[in-house]
Amino acid sequence: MKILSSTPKQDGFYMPAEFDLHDGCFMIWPERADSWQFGAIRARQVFVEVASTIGKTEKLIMCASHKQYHNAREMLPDYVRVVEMSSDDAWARDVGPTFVRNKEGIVRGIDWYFNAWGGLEDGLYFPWDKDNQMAKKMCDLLDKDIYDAQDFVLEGGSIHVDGEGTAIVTEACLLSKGRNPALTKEEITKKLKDYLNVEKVIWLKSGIYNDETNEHVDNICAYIRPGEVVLAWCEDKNDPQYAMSKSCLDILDKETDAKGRQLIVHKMPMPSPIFITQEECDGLDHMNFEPTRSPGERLAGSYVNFYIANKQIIMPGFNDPMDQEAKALLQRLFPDRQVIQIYARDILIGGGNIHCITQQIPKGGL
Ligand code: KQY
Repeated sequence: MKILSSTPKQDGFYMPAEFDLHDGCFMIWPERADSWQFGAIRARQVFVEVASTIGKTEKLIMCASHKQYHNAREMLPDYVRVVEMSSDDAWARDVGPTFVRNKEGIVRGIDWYFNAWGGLEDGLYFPWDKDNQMAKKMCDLLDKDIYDAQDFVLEGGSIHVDGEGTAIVTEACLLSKGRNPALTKEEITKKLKDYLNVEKVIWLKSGIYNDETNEHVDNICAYIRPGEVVLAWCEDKNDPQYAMSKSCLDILDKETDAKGRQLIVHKMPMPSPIFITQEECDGLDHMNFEPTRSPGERLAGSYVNFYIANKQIIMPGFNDPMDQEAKALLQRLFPDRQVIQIYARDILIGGGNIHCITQQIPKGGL
């Protein structure tokens, strides 16, 4: 594996869209008891469901710690590959490499700096050094060269691309104080253009209310094909989410993409507000002598946090009356893929959802 100091753009590499064909997908086995209730026992069951489903149509590689290797191996079906790799938590989207590919089908990774969603400013845990090494280790495992972007803080959940020259991000996240405070919006746009090899970056203002990642785009808006997105949409004008989703809609309605197309926006309903219970909080370990969540805290639940696998869409469900409508919408939008809904409250309690715990390896990556 070579570490490259050039940029993907200079070398003719770009980030393919998630709906493009995959060779595989990385996930990381959950373990830390201050993120996942009851020592991550419930989360592991959901991770097994997600991994077993994705693994049916693309090679699923589960990274697990030395301590949990045998447990992961035993709980996962034999078609899922388990490798030992040390991490600080289980967010493959954010700590894994962003894969890029060239015209010949050669795949490489990008190694952004990971600082636990905001470093010492408003990050969610310390230390994060093992997480920050994950992208390199994953590329090494696959024998893929990697672009060194360690001077720039970014997580995979904070970008979405159409694979045809456009990226979508949120200002709340990318301009947050804990990431790249020395860079202007223009400088960040230039970094994204150089590394993702896009011509246009669409900047939404915000994401999902109370999203502790500083509002990653992957919880509010996702490409379903070039020129078309789904946007988490709140009907209740009294909910703080209403103004946040409305500001995104106003921007998306006005914007064109890199190819000059007007974007088609599909409104994705939201589950009713979801709050963490006392019992769930009691199941979480403290971090630095403090609880990580408090009872009644609103969780950033959204159906937009789905994973596009080969021939399948893996989406969260919350036992909410909207679950069926959201699933039906995605099934209409992806007629050639089977939509599978997995009850994901236990991932949500950790602070994200199915998209956040997965990282696709595009065709050519294995
Ligand atoms: O990408 C994500 N949504 C990860 C959130 C991490 C939260 C840590 N508790």
